[in-house]
Amino acid sequence: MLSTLVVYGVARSSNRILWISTRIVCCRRSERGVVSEFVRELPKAELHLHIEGTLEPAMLVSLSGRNHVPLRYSSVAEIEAALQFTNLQSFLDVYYEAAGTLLTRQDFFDLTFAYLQRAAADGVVHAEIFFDPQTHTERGVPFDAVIGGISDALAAGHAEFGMSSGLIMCFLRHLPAGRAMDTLEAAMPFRDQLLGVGLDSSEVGHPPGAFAGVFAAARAEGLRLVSHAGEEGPPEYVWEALDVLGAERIDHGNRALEDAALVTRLVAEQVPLTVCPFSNVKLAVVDRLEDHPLRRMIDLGLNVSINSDDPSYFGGYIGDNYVGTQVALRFSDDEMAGIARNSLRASFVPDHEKQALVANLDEFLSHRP
Ligand code: ES4
Ligand code: ZN
Repeated sequence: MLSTLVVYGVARSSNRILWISTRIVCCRRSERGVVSEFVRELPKAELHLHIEGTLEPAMLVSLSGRNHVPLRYSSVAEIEAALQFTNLQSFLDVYYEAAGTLLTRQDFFDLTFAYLQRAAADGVVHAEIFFDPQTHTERGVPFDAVIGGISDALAAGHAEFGMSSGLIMCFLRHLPAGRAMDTLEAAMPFRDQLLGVGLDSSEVGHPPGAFAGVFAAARAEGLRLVSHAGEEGPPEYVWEALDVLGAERIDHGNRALEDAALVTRLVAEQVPLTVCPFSNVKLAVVDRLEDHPLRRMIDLGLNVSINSDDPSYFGGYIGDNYVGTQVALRFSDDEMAGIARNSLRASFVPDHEKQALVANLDEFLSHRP
């Protein structure tokens, strides 16, 4: 029953995480064979994570009380019971209501720091984090409270865990493009705290092309560009995200598989797709984790990573996504290490830092028994 695994200790040197093989510790076995926690500890990047989607039920109840924002739910149990979604919109309705409890800079700090603690425990060495300022500014929360609290937590996460990070400001596609432009303007005093911009929220009926102007303005500011596409929306939205917005990564991209010419393009250009397996199951993009197309995507030569999207709503953080996906799709440890390597390479860190992140992964792998 038992097998052995090397567990890696973490040491910090000039804020860079070094993995040091220390001792033999743990194991676990599924009905199909040994399943290690190796993949949870793999040094990895998280590239598709909505910070508002890390609001755990316990923190939600506490914020609701602390900020006097009433909810439809009166207990953690009632919240957990409400987390049965049928599609993206049924999730977003709960997600936006819950986000309404976030009011102060301290709230955004607490939310973000709690995520970073969990991510560090899951081997995340670099995180590129989405936030939705319009969800907050439209309710009167000042932009600087949102970005200030998140940025302070990212600095604390760097000091505490040696984790590097970047902030990607997402525009809400269910609102008019003019409001996205207003948001970009409001963000300009904080330009140096932003890595890039993205596009999220209700996809169907809101094609990316409408946001061409604001993406062009963001690009002129030197911001990196990503976009959700092909989660529920058709392959045409992925084409538009690439050709009209100039997106450098596609968030999700599942429905690209319906268009052979699009797959050829994505493979030829090695456009990273930030795939979110648990999210896809919870939002009925796929029926079961065992049916997830991730293996097909890899076999086609697509550049994929595994991410958690909105982990407090979808049943697990990035480590859970790695472990669950390995079990469900029977990936080898080497295949999972390849996915972690993809995540580091698809990040927006400068090349010399990227090489160091990949070297750190290789060092981790060299200590495998
Ligand atoms: C989201 Cl799963 C998902 N899709 C689109 N927009 C989002 N915002 C937060 N989670
Ligand atoms: Zn997402």
